[in-house]
Amino acid sequence: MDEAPILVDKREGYRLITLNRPQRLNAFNEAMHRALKTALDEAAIDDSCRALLLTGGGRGFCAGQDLSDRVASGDTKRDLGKSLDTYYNPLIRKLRGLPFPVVAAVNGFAAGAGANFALNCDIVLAARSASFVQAFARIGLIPDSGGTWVLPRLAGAARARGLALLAEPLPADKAESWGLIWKAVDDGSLMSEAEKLCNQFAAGPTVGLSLIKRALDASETNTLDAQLDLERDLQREAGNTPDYAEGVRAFVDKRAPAFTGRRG
Ligand code: T3D
Repeated sequence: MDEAPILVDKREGYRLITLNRPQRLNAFNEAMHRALKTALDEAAIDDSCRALLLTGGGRGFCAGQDLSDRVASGDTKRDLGKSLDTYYNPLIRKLRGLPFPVVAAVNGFAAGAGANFALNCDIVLAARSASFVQAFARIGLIPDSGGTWVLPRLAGAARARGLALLAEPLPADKAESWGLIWKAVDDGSLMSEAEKLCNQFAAGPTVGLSLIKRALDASETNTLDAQLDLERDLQREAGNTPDYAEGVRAFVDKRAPAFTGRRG
């Protein structure tokens, strides 16, 4: 029987999802897309899940589309737009819309859609030996999975163009200094650092954290005026959560807050 394309480990307060096609550097095939969709859907509706950790099994994070599924057969042309509509775009939308923080622990190559899958997570930690490659131009494609959207926003216009047009590996340390990721860490401490963050998020004010995500996402297109209005609305929502009441009470009592992540 085939191995499961992803592994889901339900931990106290968060889930660890491991991409599990190590012989192909965890490249995406349809089975992996389907399994990921189910796992993200399940996590999104589980109130006890307050963070998500994504990593790759074996020596890579994810090598993007499985190209062995794309070898041209005869004259038949494949509609890659359909592939994006069916798999990659819903995946990125779902990932960015999750109502809790998502941490990527990039343990090796993150290439093609695999790089942009990682870069769409809220916090990206990468092992120092890891690299990000916008591999698309090497095979005549354009960066997808939100690559043309996140790259200029994270790294700036000049670096986005260089990364996309040259398709050279960007080592983790440089990705950090370019502002593409949160932090590069020693290989041996990647998972423990990522788990520490997830434990912190799992004990955090989940509704407030999800509202922070919404506000920052909206700021990408909002005017200052619209953003100020949105901040007012989201702050009203945050101020009505039990975690806000607890946070203030804990501050006054000079103790650590015990957040529940409950909505109301
Ligand atoms: O098609 C659509 O639906 C449109 C959407 C497209 C989204 C995309 O992601 S397009 C971009 C696809 N990805 C790539 O172009 C990256 C291809 N991989 C690489 O360039 C290199 O493998 C890496 C730079 C990531 C790593 O290089 P290296 O030298 O460390 O490893 P390797 O030897 O190339 O790979 C190890 C094995 O994984 C190897 O198999 P083997 O020879 O040991 O049996 C290799 O074939 C396999 N592998 C790596 N990437 C893929 C892959 N197999 C299938 N698809 C892959 N993407």
